[in-house]
Amino acid sequence: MIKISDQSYLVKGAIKTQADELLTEIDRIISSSPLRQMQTKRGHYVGAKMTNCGEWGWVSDKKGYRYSRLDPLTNQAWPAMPTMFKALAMELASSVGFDHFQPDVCLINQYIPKVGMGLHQDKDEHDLSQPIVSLSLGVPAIFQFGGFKRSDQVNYHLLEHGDVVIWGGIDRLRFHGIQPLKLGHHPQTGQTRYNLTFRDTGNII
Ligand code: MD3
Ligand code: FE
Repeated sequence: MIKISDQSYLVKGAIKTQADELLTEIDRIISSSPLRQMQTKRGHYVGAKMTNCGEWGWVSDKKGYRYSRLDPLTNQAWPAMPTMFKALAMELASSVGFDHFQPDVCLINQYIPKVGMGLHQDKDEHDLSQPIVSLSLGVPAIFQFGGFKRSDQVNYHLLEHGDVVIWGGIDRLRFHGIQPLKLGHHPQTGQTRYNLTFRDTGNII
């Protein structure tokens, strides 16, 4: 386990043995709530294709960012969070000292070559004391981890298939991003990278 900041931890290869099952579940989720490019307030598109599972889903459109109970594409509830997803996220969180983590959303991001995610902060969750658990699958990506201002210096970490990062406490509001994906190949995902982020929105149903 590598401590990458005050309350952030990188665990290399932690979910390698669960990768097959995770990818099978991702396929199932995508078959009911497909991956889609989300629009932003300004009419741009978020680069990564996204979908969600769990009680809530993160969505972006011309009205802005928010969590929604319904998938706007299907007008149905998001697919349930597989029991195995939730158990894994809770166990990983507690392994670095974040006990009682109860994620109610898993955002699934799909990256293809040249697609990245610009520096941003995650602040759509109400309870910032809760951590975020992030799982990387497929083609590796370079993660940028900055400070509390956009202009702060960033550090770089390679996130490879099977890696887990857990961010909590003060580090929740750090700027972060993903560099455009380099052309690569992974036997289980082809040219694609998947990232799963587990969060507790703090929303009440
Ligand atoms: C650091 N996703 O979905 S995951 C996102 O790989 C997002 O798809 C990236 O940033 C991805 O919002 C990075 C790691 C991550 C997630 C949330 C964080 C890092 C974080 C919140 C605070 C600090
Ligand atoms: Fe983020």
